[in-house]
Amino acid sequence: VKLETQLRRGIEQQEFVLHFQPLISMAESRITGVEALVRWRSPAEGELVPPARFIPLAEETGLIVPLGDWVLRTACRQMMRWLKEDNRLTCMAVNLSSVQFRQPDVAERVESALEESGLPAHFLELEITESGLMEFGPEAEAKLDALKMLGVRLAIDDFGTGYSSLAYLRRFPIDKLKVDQSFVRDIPADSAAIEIAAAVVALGKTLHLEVLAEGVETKAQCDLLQRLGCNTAQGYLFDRPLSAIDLTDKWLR
Ligand code: G
Ligand code: G
Ligand code: MN
Ligand code: NA
Repeated sequence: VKLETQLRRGIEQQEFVLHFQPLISMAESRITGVEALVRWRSPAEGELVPPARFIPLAEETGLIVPLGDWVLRTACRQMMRWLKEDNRLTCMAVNLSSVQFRQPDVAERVESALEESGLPAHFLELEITESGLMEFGPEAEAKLDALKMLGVRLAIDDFGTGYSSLAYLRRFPIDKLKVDQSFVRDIPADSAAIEIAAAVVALGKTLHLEVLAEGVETKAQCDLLQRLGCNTAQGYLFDRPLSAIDLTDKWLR
């Protein structure tokens, strides 16, 4: 059976699950949020299929729109559950594909996930990749404004890998930059990587944005990035993406 058919069926049969990776405040070394990352429990594959294997096809076929709606609703509902038991989490970050971002009704779709769950908008952060955002040029601004009007937070994902116009960046209603893990990987061995990371962090600070370092795997990376001015970190040093139950057990007890 074609992967597309399986994917379509998988959405109907709710074969997807969300995992959650902790976002860590560097100053306090504590969890402040999570990023939701989708996995596919495909009966044909027998194990959890990583997003790299199905997100590109979901984007090509437009299936990312119903799948993305499911991700948004499920993430908002899970965040409401956590908020009822615990006040440590202030951010549920959800990836928004550029295909979703391009939908004329994207803001209505996000709004309906918030309303259905009852989640106050400021707890939801939407991540849009730098390359996805820059594809739109100046039109992105109106889109971002419409999302921002809902009261959600906006983050630029994989920052440093695209070609941001600094003029746009300054105008966009962005709250956070997520420094791509390719810059973090070669720290602290490679001095050029350190300088690039320093420049990206400095840019974020100049624009008064929160700066998160992705893919932090070692204490040495973490210490250096904190010294450069990163506010938040995410990566295997702290934890991998976990099921909701495992995240609760390991981080919210
Ligand atoms: O979960 P993993 O670490 O394998 O994620 C790989 C990539 O898949 C992430 O960088 C992210 O961009 C993408 N991804 C994961 N979950 C989602 C999702 O819910 N929606 C979209 N659009 N992309 C996702
Ligand atoms: O949305 P985004 O592309 O940023 O998704 C984060 C991706 O990075 C996920 O696939 C996640 O599993 C992966 N990831 C998270 N932490 C680490 C890490 O410390 N090292 C590496 N190599 N990958 C990571
Ligand atoms: Mn992301
Ligand atoms: Na990223």
